[in-house]
Amino acid sequence: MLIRTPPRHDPTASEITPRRVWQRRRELIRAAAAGLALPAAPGLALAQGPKAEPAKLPAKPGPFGTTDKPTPYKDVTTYNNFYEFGLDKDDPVKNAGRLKTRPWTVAVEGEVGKPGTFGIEELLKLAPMEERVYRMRCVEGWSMVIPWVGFPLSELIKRVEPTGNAKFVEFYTLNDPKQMPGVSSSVIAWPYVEGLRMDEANSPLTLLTFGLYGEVLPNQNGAPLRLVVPWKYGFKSGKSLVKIRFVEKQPVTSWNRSAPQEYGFYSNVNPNVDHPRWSQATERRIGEDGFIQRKRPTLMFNGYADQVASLYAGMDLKRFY
Ligand SMILES: Nc1nc2c(c(=O)[nH]1)N[C@H]1C(S)=C(S)[C@@H](COP(=O)(O)O)O[C@H]1N2
Ligand SMILES: [Mo]
Repeated sequence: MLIRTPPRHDPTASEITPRRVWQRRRELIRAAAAGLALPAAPGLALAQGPKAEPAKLPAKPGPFGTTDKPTPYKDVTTYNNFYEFGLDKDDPVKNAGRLKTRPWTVAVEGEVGKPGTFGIEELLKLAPMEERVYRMRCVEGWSMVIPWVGFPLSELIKRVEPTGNAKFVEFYTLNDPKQMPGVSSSVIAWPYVEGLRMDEANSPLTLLTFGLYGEVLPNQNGAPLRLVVPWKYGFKSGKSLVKIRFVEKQPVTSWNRSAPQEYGFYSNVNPNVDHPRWSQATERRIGEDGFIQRKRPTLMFNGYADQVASLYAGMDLKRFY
């Protein structure tokens, strides 16, 4: 059992500590609280081994964190939806390794005073990185708790100076058949396009995300940058973004185009509005499945009602699903 005494000037754990040690520390704290003893973590030895750790991405703790237990790194990075790399949950981790994330640029265009192309290095320096431990809920009925690293999308929005005609924002994922084996199938229209209303995009919860667990995003999680919109179903959080476009009319998003009865523009997490083919009242927390699987109730706006319910005041959420 490896026990570490932090130096006296120790900043937040995620700033300086390799992910495995950091996660291990959290596990130990929880186990101690529950009166359990844990075996040594096999992952710790690997930290010095031949396979390099992903680059660190230091971050200060940010607001809106949930106290739910974070989903283990292994589940977060091996159970993914990223259809550009295949339809099965383990396809992204198997196939996304080939994605080249440098050089990388994001075009910002449309109804803005200062359109332009941002390099990834420039974006990384645009605002201070924060760690936000958010619940994520997939429309399929599973959820995770992920310590994301990023900053509010509003930081980028204010720099490009949207015009008065900018009512919505479109987000475009890379669409490269040479690197993405999944785009040869026509499950949805490529590129993957998602959209938000301007006030949703400017919500302090909406994150432009570059990392998780104190490290740069693994490719399968949407490297080098993605959106994270925690009160909406997971598919609204587009990965590997290459273009952000400000528009006047409500965008036609990829999922909305392929199955409009099932996936609306808003797609807010809502236990009272079922998917046409299944209930949305409960969810399964990945990493916590046991033999007797516990279903937990899905929360209105995924638990972020205090922050976002006012954005939808007066709207019929059964109609605007
Ligand atoms: N470009 C792109 N972004 C995407 C997807 C996708 O298939 N392609 N899947 C979405 C869905 S359905 C979910 S649930 C989340 C999953 O994010 P995660 O794998 O990091 O948990 O990514 C979303 N972003
Ligand atoms: Mo999803």
